[in-house]
Order: sequence, then C-alpha cells, then structure tokens
Amino acid sequence: MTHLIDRSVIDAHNARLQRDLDSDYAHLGEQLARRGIDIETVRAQVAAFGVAIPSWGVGTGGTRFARFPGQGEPRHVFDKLQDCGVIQQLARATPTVSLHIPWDKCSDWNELRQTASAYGLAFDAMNSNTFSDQKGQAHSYKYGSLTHTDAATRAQAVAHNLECIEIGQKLGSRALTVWVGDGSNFPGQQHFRRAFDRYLDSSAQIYAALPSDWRMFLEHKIAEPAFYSTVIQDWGSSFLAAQALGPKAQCLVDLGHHAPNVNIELIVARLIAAGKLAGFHFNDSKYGDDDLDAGSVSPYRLFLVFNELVAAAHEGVPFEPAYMLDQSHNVTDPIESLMTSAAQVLRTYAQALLVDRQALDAAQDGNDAMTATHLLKQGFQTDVTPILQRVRLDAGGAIDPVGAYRASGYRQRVAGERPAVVGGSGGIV
Ligand SMILES: [Mn+2]
Repeated sequence: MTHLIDRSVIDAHNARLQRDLDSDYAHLGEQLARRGIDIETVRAQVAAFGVAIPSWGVGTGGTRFARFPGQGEPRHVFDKLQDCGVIQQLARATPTVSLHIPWDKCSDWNELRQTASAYGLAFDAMNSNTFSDQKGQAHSYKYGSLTHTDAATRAQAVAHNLECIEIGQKLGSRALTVWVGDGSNFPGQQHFRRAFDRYLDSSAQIYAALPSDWRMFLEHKIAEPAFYSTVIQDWGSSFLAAQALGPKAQCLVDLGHHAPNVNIELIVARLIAAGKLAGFHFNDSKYGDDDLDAGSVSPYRLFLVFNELVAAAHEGVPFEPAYMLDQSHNVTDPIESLMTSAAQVLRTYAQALLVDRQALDAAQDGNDAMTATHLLKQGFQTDVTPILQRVRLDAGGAIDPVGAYRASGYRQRVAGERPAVVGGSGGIV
C-alpha cells in the first residue's frame, strides 16, 4: 500500500486527540445504551459504509462566470487518483472513485487500475460525456446527443457510451451513469414526445451492450444547460425510461437536480418501492444545482433521505444504492471539502440508524404526528462525532482529517510538483 501522507503525521495528530475521543465515545455509548442502542453495532454499520469520489471533484470547480484555480491542482487522472488516495487515507470513507470519460482518458488503463489499487481505491460507476464536444469529434452536441434529430449524431453518442463501458470493464467498474444535457431553450424548439422516443431508442442500444453484471444509472435534471425543457427532466421521466429499458436500468438521484422545495425523500421512497433506485449524487443547494458540499446548507434534508434508506433496509427491502459525492468546490481546497462531505454522509447515515423504528411504526399507525416527528429529530440531533472519529481511527485514518491534512503540508508539496495551467479550462462541471 502506498502511503501518501506520512504515517507519523497522522499518528502524532491522533495521539493528541485520542484521550478526548475515548472519553466522548464512552459517554455517547452510555447515552445510546439508555435508548436501547448498542454503539458498537452502529459503529460497525458506519465503518462498512462507503461513498465514491468523482474524479472531477478533486479539481477546483467554477461557475458560468469564472473559475479561480487552486494551488497544485491535478493535471491528469493519475494526479486525481493521488488526491483521492489522500482523502481515503485520512478520512477512510471513500474507497472508490468514479471516472469521467473523456476527461480521465489515459494511455494505460491497466497501470491506472494498479495505481488505484496501491492507494486502496477501486472504481465506481463510469460517467459518459455527451454534453460537450471533444476535439476532432465528427458531430456536435450543440443541439443534443442521444436525442439529437440527426441519426449520425445519436450514433456517435451511443458509441461514446459503449466506449465508456469498455473502459469500465478494464477497471472493474460495474455501472454506467448516463446524464444528457439534451433539451430545449425555447417553447416550440423541440417535439417533447419525439425527443423522448429518440432517447429511448439510443439508450436501448447502450443498454443492450451492458455486461450481465452491470447496471445503467439514468440521471435526471430539471434544467441546465437546457433552460426551457430537458429530456430527462424529473424522476418520472427517468422512471419511464428505466422501466422501458429493463431491470438493469435504474434512476439516480442527484440532490441538486430538482425544483426548489421538492420533497426528495418522497421520490427516494417511491423509487425504492419500485425497485428502481440506482443511488445518489450527494451535494447541497439553496437555489438550483449549486453543487455545494453535502449537508452544508440543509443537513436535515439529507437526514430525511437517509431515513428512507435506513427504514427500507430495516424492513428488508432489497436494494443496493450506489453513493457518490457530486460537488463543485469553488472556494475551498477540494480535498478538505471531500473529506468533510464524506464524513457528513456517514454522520447522516449514523443519525438515521439511531431512529427507533419500532416506536416510529407505532406512532405512524396511531396517527401520533408529534411523537413521530420527535423520533426523527432525536436521531438527527444526536452528535455522533465520536462514532465517526472512532471509525476513522480504527481504520488507520485521522481523528480530525482536515487538521491532519493541513499539518501534512500535502497541498504545498503538490503545488511544487504540479505547475499551474495558465488560462485553464471552463469551470462548468
Ligand atoms: Mn450528478
């Protein structure tokens, strides 16, 4: 195993914090025991939980207006993997990386797989890109890709997705995430039904090429870059498509891809019930697809999503969601944001595990709204920090990942090794 952060830095950092942690953990254990909860059971469940990092998340993001590059940004997929390795070494919650093609194209996929393995990383879902044109591409996606009116453009978009599957097979991935920016900017621009039919036709060709143990994740988004209509606008469109394609096609929920105030946890419940929940792209937002750090604005909303997941697991509903962060880091060090966000996801999962399901069932059956909502709040308001810290410590990580990361001087080191790209590319991710 390649250690990117010197072990002694982490050990010294942990040594200063461990006594407080032991005391806090024991105290929380007592509190939970009074509620009939075994802290060790919760700890084991949290330790088994992982969330994938998108390779593009370790670069600095941007907006439609500008991008302000950070120091020592990754230059290529190997640099990105290295940053993901640091995140996993310190925060111990992100054992997989989700690649994006063509941004992560390289000449030796075998070498990439071995490098990832040396960092203790594996590959999650592959992400295709038919929302921007690549150099030398025969047909433009300006007016759409899988749903384009021109058959040759659709065929090119299908072929790109098949290439993503092929690359993914070399890396041990088992899923393809398809998000299309296709849609329209003017009323009347697009024939809604025909565009959706073209989507189904193109997607069916991709679906037919899926290896038997693969899944296809359909990601809906209400708007952007098309601002009047998008072809896969909402979970309903996504569900119709997944239903038409077959059992290996499921619906991916990106928390930022809905209208403001939409009840996302209810969508999650519906997709679980239909056997069509693919998984999540976690982030937070206040206005639109803001791609802010998970739980940074509305942690209770994230909790309510996890409440549905934990309830379904508790009730033995068969489902296997894939979890990924999908954020844009414009003003923070992406490594710090991703470690913090991964911890936030684990925190929220732990809080949802604390809800007394039996008491909640009784309150719901008895129409006791106040007790029911108090039961959720009781889980959400429990400070599970000591559990997260113990999980990291036990796995060889840092009790305080951001503190240890800053003490390690990693960013300064790679800033010297990775010269800044003058100008840089657009910041839209
Ligand atoms: Mn997403």
